[in-house]
Amino acid sequence: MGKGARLVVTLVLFVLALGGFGLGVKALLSAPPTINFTASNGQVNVTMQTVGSFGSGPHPTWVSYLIQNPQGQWVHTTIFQVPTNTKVNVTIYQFDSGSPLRNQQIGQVTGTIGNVATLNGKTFSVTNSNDPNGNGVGHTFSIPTLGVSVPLYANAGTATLCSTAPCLPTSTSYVHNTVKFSFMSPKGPGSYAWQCFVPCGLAWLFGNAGPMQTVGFMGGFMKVA
Ligand SMILES: [Cu+2]
Repeated sequence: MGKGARLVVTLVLFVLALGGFGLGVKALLSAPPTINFTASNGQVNVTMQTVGSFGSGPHPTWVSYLIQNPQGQWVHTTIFQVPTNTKVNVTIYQFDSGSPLRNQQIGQVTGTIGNVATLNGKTFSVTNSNDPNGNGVGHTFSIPTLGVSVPLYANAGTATLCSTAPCLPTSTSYVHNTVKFSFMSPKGPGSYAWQCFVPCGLAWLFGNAGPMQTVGFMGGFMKVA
């Protein structure tokens, strides 16, 4: 190989390496988008859904949360922002099935206003996931540092479940449970991690890896500003 050819090969390899490095950095820096909720009358309304499998993208089989933006579109993210010291009214459309809990403590509603939530309009403070006539629990919405935790009652595993996000709560094709609760956002700004505490990462060791460890699926951040 002549000197010129060697120079060309070196340059090509250099450019390829640079491109690979750039893609790596981009992958590390890219995070799911933040949905910003601004208060009206000292309150914000945050609407989410849980789906048993996202149905598309790099992880179509993964269980996931989605958040509805103020314009009404479903966004594949678990990061949202609310103002400080504001009443946060959460609605979660739960489209997934579930199972009995390994830790019954997680069946409790904690940290919400009144320590209660509503399931399809009925107030509750604890879910007995071992009830043989029940469906168990699918997921939780939990912000450990604020003591907020709400179990999301499951749909029957025998039901026709939505497996392609976004699932539409207005659709009659798929079953869902509607869980609502409110809590006060902290007085101080910060980034508060939240997650699901049901090991719902099917096919992962004890259900705790994959979507359970990935922001945008079963855990995220509530930014308070
Ligand atoms: Cu979960």
